[in-house]
Amino acid sequence: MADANAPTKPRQVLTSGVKPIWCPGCGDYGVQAGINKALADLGIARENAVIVSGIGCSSSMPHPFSTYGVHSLHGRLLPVAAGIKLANDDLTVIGAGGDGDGYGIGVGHLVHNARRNVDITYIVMNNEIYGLTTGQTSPTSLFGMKTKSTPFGSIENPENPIGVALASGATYVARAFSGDPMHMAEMIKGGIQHKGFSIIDVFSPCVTFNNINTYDWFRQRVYKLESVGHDATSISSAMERSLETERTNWEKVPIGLFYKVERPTYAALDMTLQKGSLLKQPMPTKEKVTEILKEYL
Ligand SMILES: Cc1ncc(C[n+]2csc(CCOP(=O)(O)OP(=O)(O)O)c2C)c(N)n1
Ligand code: SF4
Ligand SMILES: [Mg+2]
Repeated sequence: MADANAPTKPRQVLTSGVKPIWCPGCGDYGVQAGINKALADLGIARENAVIVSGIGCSSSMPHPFSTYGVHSLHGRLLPVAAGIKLANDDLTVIGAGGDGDGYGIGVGHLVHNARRNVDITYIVMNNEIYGLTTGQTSPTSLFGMKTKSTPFGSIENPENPIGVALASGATYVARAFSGDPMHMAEMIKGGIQHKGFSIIDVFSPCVTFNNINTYDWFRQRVYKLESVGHDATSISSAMERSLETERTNWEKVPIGLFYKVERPTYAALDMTLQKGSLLKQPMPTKEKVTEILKEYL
């Protein structure tokens, strides 16, 4: 097992020695490689990074890394990640979870962290299914998809997470595919470097419970926005592209950078945080805390 306490060298593989729990061939291995490459290329040492997850197969992402990590609650990774960033802005904070976690139970947190422009990078491993609970429909499952919870086919339209992120005010919106980890690493790097709320929706096939959205299925459909001259500074072009999947009945699936804009972060606008993140400010004295408490008791 790797020595997690050995000093970090830039570009090293950030491994804790813990083996991932994923099935052989799961798309989440590609995402692990993409996160590792992004952190290594940017020279971010493990002691300066934290990976926060929710619950699901994909949410076991912090375990194989020797960075800091929090395996939190289902759908609640974003509040934990935001809290960490506001407490210590020296840390690179990465959220990593699944489509059920982030687009279902946790979608409210996506909307509000995006509009607040909290400076974190959120990676959603979108396999269009609940993997951990053995194959029920997720918010991104395709219409008509037969799963354990929809034996006659899903009667719900899939969510458009790119459109939701754009409409909510996310300032960096990208999509990647686990079958192209180099391109994915570039999208993640861009998200980490961006000052503000970044989301990267990653198609990360579940090889055990989703036999529709396979690696081959995506390979036949994905194309890169970078190759068609998409204007990533235009929110209306980005929104239009996000609707292409539905319009073409998933015949054409854009990946790449949809949108990027500079806007002040939450911390830059908050009066208290303008004095520095919480860790850099003096702790209130016992007398001050007693005084504040008296006001409310
Ligand atoms: C509050 C709560 N509700 C439901 C569950 C059960 N549960 C665990 S993981 C999960 C869905 C996981 O799907 P997803 O987020 O897409 O991750 P994947 O396993 O596909 O990577 C559910 C419903 C839970 N753990 N907690
Ligand atoms: S069940 Fe699916 S999502 Fe979970 S580890 Fe296996 S392949 Fe990956
Ligand atoms: Mg899933």
